[in-house]
Amino acid sequence: SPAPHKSFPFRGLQISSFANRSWTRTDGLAWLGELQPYTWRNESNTIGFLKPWSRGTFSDQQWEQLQHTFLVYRSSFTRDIWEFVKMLPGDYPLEIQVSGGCELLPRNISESFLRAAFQGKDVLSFQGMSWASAPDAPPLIEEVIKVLNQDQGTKETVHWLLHDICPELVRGLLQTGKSELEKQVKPEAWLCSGHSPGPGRLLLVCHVSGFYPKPVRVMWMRGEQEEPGTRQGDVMPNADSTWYLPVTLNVSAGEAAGLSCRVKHSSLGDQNIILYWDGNRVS
Ligand code: J76
Repeated sequence: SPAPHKSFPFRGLQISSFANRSWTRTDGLAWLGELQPYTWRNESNTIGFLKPWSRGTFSDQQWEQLQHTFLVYRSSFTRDIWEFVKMLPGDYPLEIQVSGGCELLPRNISESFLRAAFQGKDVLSFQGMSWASAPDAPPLIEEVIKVLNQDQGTKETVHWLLHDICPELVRGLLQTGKSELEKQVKPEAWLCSGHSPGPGRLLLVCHVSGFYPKPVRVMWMRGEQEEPGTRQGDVMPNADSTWYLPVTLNVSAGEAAGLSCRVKHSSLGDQNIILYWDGNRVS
């Protein structure tokens, strides 16, 4: 059977804050899967490369062109918003978030998107060759859309970035960053009892830590049956760029014996980690 398709979505994020009529800042960052190759601070006129492989397979000249495009965009965007604010009701502060990116799919297909949120709510997106308002966007966004859609040059640039540049950039990054992107680190697991949930009850905790990449499946089991009361905690980062996940089960003290915790992770292949709860343990 064919190898399961590993996907590395590329997402660029822009965060723009307009505190009042004169104070504003725009920061940018980009992710490929769970790794961050780029940062762009408001104070800087250049996109920062955070990984040795961030250049991908683009030439210096291609990067200069992209850099220039984004520098022009950042100042034009800020000027545009100052103009739009005059049309919109409401007042400062304003928060605008723009996110865009692409993902390579099997058979050389790629999928792209670009959308923007205003005060935390989706308001518009780029669809095909033009701007469109989001389903429940305030009516005044239509005015913004009308203005944006009159700029053919910008629409062509956005289409070029989304459908030509983005997939080509990702194709390069998948080559130059291959070893870090495909990194596999095995989890360790251990059992503890947590704070007792009540008289005669135990909180069993299966700690799973040190794994990479992030997707993992952890279940409390009785024999081959998954325990329905299993509760996944939050996946949290370790300091060494691996992940940690606690998984708990609330049981009566008499039912703890015979339970086990099973961990499935890509780094383990078919070799699941299985730890048995010791019914005789003290704590
Ligand atoms: C996210 C990537 C977008 C890249 C766009 C690059 C194109 C660009 O910078 N356009 C601006 C300059 O356009 C002039 O110069 C171009 C050549 O450099 C062309 O010749 C073009 O024809 C010419 O007009 C242009 O000023 C754009 O309007 C910049 C801003 C575009 C934009 O994203 N606007 C935007 C986004 C979100 C506006 C509002 C929102 C959210 C709504 C918030 C409600 C207040």
